[in-house]
Amino acid sequence: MKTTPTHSLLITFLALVGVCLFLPASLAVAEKPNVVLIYIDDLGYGDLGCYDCNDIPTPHVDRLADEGVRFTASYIVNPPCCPSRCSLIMGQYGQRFGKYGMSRGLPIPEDRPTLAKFMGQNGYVTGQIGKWDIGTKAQGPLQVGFAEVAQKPPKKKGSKYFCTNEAGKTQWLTDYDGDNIVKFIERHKANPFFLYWSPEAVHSRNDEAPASLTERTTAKGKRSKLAGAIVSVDDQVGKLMKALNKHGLRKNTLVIFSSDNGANGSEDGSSAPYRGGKGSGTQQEG
Ligand SMILES: [Ca+2]
Repeated sequence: MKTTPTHSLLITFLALVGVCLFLPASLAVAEKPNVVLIYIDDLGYGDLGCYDCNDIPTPHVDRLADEGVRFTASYIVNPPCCPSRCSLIMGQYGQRFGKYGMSRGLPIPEDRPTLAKFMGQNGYVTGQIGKWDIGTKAQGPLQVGFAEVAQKPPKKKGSKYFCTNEAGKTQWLTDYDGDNIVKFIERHKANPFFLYWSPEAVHSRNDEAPASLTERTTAKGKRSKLAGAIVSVDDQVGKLMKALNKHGLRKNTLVIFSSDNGANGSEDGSSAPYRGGKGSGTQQEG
């Protein structure tokens, strides 16, 4: 198919990602649909209800899959976190700019557009929430094109997932992110927006997952902790969709949901029905 450079970048972007994508039919006629890109850390293919997981309830993600489009033959260019994210933001294979493996800290090229710059230049308010892990330390979200970046909350001492919110209360970090998603939508509901949410969840270690989350799953043993973390991710998707509905934005918002790489076997994540997973070197997860 012949495409203009602009179309080609967008198509590359869409082809790179994808577990499921909510794309209402009415979107085709909208001039500038909002875009929310959700990139979950180390989430396994087999750990979502829409892909036959039966011990972790993920009703909100499942609904995206039911009402949207699934990209079941999409691929991540390189399975660890950093190259996957760098490729996503550049809209091209990491190998094109010398990123053949993890190579954390390797600069992303500054003479090419990033997804954030592309969206900003096309009239979108751009926002980033959560984990970054892209480029050098000097190439933060603001430096590569995002207009707004959510401030990271202070963590509880020794904790990965418990933070202190603005009210001074202890909060699960993923839940805190979800509140920021809602606030971003509230601020920008009147203008086209592009929001990139990449939580620290569900990267190891998930052993802090509280009973209020794990008890909502039927996962056993160590897997129950990962399951609790995934339940919280699903909760935030629910918050997002509720906020979009509240402001009448759902029909004009493209929601893309993907993992950055395969399941982490050491957290008892599942790549079923595929083999492999994060760090296995032979990942064959779809
Ligand atoms: Ca990852």
